[in-house]
Amino acid sequence: MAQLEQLEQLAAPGSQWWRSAVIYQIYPRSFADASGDGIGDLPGITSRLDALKQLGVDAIWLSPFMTSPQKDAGYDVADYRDVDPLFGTLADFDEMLAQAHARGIRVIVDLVPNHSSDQHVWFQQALKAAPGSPERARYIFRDGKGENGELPPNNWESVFGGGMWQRITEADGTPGQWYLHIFDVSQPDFDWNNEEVREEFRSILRFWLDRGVDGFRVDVAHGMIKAAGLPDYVPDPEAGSMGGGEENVPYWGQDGVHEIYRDWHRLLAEYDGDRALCGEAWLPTLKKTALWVRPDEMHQTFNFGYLMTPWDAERLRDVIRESLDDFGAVGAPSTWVLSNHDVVRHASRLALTADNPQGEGIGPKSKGKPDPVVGLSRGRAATTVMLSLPGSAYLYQGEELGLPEAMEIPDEFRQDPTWFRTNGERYGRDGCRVPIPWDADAPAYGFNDTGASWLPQPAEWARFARDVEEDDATSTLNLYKTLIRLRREHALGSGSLVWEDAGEDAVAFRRGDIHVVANLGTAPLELGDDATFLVQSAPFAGTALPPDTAAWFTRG
Ligand code: ISL
Repeated sequence: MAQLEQLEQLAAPGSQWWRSAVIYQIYPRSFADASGDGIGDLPGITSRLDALKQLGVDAIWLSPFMTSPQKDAGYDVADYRDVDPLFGTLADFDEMLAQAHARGIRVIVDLVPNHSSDQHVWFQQALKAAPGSPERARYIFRDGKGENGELPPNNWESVFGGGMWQRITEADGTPGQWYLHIFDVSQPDFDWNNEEVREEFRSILRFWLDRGVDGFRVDVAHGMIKAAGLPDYVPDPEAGSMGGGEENVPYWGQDGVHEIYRDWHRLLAEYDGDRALCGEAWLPTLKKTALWVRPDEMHQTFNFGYLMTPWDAERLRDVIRESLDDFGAVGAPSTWVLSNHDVVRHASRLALTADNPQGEGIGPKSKGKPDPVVGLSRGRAATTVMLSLPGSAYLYQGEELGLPEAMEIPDEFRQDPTWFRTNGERYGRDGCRVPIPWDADAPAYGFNDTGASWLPQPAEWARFARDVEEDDATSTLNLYKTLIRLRREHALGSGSLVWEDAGEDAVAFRRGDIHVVANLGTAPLELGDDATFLVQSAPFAGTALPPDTAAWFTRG
């Protein structure tokens, strides 16, 4: 398609592209490193856009690249309107955006509104100002309990381990108030009841919309409003670090958040080109999650219920049915996602043999490590199902190569605050964040040309390098390309799904003329000799679908 036509299509109003898009998550520090310092950057992304065009994605979402001391890999923002020198400059961002748009690829940026970095000028001002001042009121400062305020204001526990409150020393040197941080101590939470905070974020949204971004992924979109009075709460240890299956957590999913998204929805609607909001909201049920995407709120929200579903046919059927019903009930498309920068990569996760709550990660001493062959088969089959589903699908960089979790990172290289705040009890998320391989024979597998890498790359990753996979018709990369191409050709991103019965251990449905079946059992599944295959998650002869395999086919 001519470049001009592509640009016109991107600008077309009312296309609601996000309803059916394939969106590729770039984790900038681990994607491509043009400067050679071992940390990926924006010019690196620009230099590799052609590979994403070839993959066939509609949009990219970039994890944060704004100014940040990088205590939580950029999810601790010190200046929301600038690029961290690690990643380049605003001019590099503009160039990347223009180059992506010229290829017909939309660009979504990450917005982190729940908290800032403690290096943000507002927080620095708050530390210097007096209790009760307008500077303090932008964050959640409280007096401590106990005779001398020596106890935290309540018993909440940080998602990264340890308490959720940090006591400060006042400007005069005396022990002072406490501030709330759901995440690391370096990530103080804003007070979203304060109109000044709301106004500031409207202006930040406009800053990036004016530059031409197509939307935002909204970090911790379930946490910005806390229950009035900040009541005590003891999380269920079984529920995982995000309060997983629990209702009524006083810092998650409070009704007050919806007003904020309605406000942002209106703001985005002032712009042309169908800009979209996608919420990162970990909530106990899909029904509740659907409240984030009512017609006047966000356009999408991540389907973490789907992501968390283990390799079990009945549960997979249930979550697909529930997703279509619950999001459909509010007129929103479902989204689908299997991997991101916070979870164990799905080519490993789906074959874990011990419990592994989100955020725990896998390291050298973990129990239940996956068999890599089983993991990759299931991973490919899971993606083959996902990319056939109606709605929008999110991919995480490296999954198109079939990358497994990096499980043997030596302790001294670990960077996730989770690892430090739990004294090494939880490995955290570094294993899914290792720089990805491009060229098998180049330094750092072509991540850069110096060989530097902020997390060590496993020795066996040469076989996952993009150049190797490009030349192998049976590679995971070529499977993804085929799936994305067929999905587009058959418009599978929209339309309805008809369930079929292929037995207890199968997930089976029809999308128009295309039958999709995944075999999650242990015995081959005969599909009938009139099956004509469009794509198989792993090549097999005949018409019996092997275990841990999925296929798309027509009949007759
Ligand atoms: O990964 C987790 C815990 O180890 C999750 O609970 C995660 O923190 C949660 O999904 C919120 O994630 C987002 O905000 C965090 C950041 O660390 C994550 O990378 C980001 O995706 C704090 O900004």
